[in-house]
Amino acid sequence: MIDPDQAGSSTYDAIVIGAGISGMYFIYRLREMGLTAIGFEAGSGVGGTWYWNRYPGARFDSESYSYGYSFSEEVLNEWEWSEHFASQPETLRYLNFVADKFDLRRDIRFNTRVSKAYYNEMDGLWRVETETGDRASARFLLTAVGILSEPYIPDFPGADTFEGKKWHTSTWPHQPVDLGEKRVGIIGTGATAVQLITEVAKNVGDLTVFQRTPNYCKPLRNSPIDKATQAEIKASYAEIFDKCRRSFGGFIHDFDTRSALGVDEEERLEFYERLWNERGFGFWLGSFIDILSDVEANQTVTEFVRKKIRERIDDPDVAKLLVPKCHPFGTKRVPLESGYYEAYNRENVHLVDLHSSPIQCFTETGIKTSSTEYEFDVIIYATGFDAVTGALNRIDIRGENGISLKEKWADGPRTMLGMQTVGFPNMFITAGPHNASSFCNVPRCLEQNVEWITECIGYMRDHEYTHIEATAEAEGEWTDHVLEAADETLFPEVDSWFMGANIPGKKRVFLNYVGGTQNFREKCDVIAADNYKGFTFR
Ligand code: N01
Repeated sequence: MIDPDQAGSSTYDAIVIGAGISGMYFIYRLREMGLTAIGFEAGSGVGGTWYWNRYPGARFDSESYSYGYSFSEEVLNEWEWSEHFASQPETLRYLNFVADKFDLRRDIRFNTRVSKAYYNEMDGLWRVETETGDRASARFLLTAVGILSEPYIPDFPGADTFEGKKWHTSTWPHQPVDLGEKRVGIIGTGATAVQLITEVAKNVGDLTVFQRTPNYCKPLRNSPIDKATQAEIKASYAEIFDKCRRSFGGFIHDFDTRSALGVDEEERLEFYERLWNERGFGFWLGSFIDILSDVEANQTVTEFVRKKIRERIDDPDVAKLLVPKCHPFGTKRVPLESGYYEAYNRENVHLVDLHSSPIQCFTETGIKTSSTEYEFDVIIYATGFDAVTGALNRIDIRGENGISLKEKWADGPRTMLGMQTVGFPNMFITAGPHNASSFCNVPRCLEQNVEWITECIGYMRDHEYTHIEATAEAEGEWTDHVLEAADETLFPEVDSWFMGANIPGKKRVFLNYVGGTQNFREKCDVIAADNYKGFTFR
């Protein structure tokens, strides 16, 4: 425990960890409330996910105009998205535009990674230490560290011996990378890899993709936004955000109330065909109501997608490998693509099936599988993230009596609304486990998180409360509800980051909230209106 007398020289109302979408909004809201706040950010600029993930092809899978902040009319009027699904550079420009507009950077310390956060019972303050030796203390600890921000790199034997260049997609170099003449290996075929492979394939010497599990990818159908549509979007922001607020996943798409089995085959196929030809996630989150909960209903859509994939690949042997066989459609995050399958029709793009020939080790010159040795100049890990809890666990967070958050959650997270956990008074989590934001058009839910938390802090100020903590009973009920909601779907049957199953040794338990973002919002509102039932105040 940090000696209170030795604590940082600066004390604030709140410390915010992270300067991505929620961290930036926290700084804005707290300042508006007249509270003092300091943000700590590991990167050299704002943007979080969009600051780090600079790999070629990185772009929204949410419609751009449904993704930005909704809280400021001025921002909505002044900013124009150039494409239906904006690319990473544009999104980072947007977040910098917001940071400039509200002068947010003056309350954020960059290049400063938080290593420890301790609650001190003596004075009821949180103390934070950073890797660079900064210290600060505050009444409230607000974590805004992101859902997918702790990169996962598998422990391949010999990785250090490889003499070429290698990096994870989320730490893509900030300088331009020319792969035009290079022999490149990419490990992974998740949503990140799907975007990356499509782009890299267009300008690479030779590309080899190492695939363990194929995915069901759906065409994104991106295009520039023309002037007339731009005007229409600007005129209908209120409706767009209202639609997102009322939908299951915070998107402009929402489930059809019919069962996939309640219509005849012709009608069903027509419906799938229409959704397939639409932009974005409608095919996944705007489909029949039971495709993610009923095996038989799911089979109808799974078969439809398998056929679509096969049609696009020239070599039937490659097609066989790219068509998923084991998991039902939609039970892992559906990658949206813009020419992914056609990339494998190029002569310089090769697919390696890791089921039949697993990676044995890295060598000085490349990768050795059980059947072949490959030589590379560059190896890219598109191997995903220690999702949802990884970025929190990386920080040594300790609550009352020195209890460690990582230890408390070793058998799976326990939370109240995904925003608080017993034993950690005055600590609020955005984008944490059991929170709708982990299965959402993320900014829509992050805005809700930040508004709910800051309103709660405002309520405490009005009532002269200094401390808030979830009750054990409420935490138990919420955790049970989260797991019961997951059990009503097919998600728990499949290994994915939703289940923590992508990280060796991590407890296999559902991490997200799939009770619907609209229901989550409603529950949060009811609790707030009932004087924050489920929380105790001091
Ligand atoms: O990570 P993933 P991701 N040996 O975990 C493979 C969001 N996102 O970065 O499936 C060999 O999905 C692994 O194989 P398998 C989105 O929420 C958003 O792609 O475990 N391979 C898999 O193929 C997404 O869900 C957007 O068998 C190994 C891949 O690596 C989340 O980010 C864009 C391996 C990891 O896939 C994460 O996506 C992109 C090993 N030891 C992503 N370990 C936008 O909306 C893992 N793999 C813009």
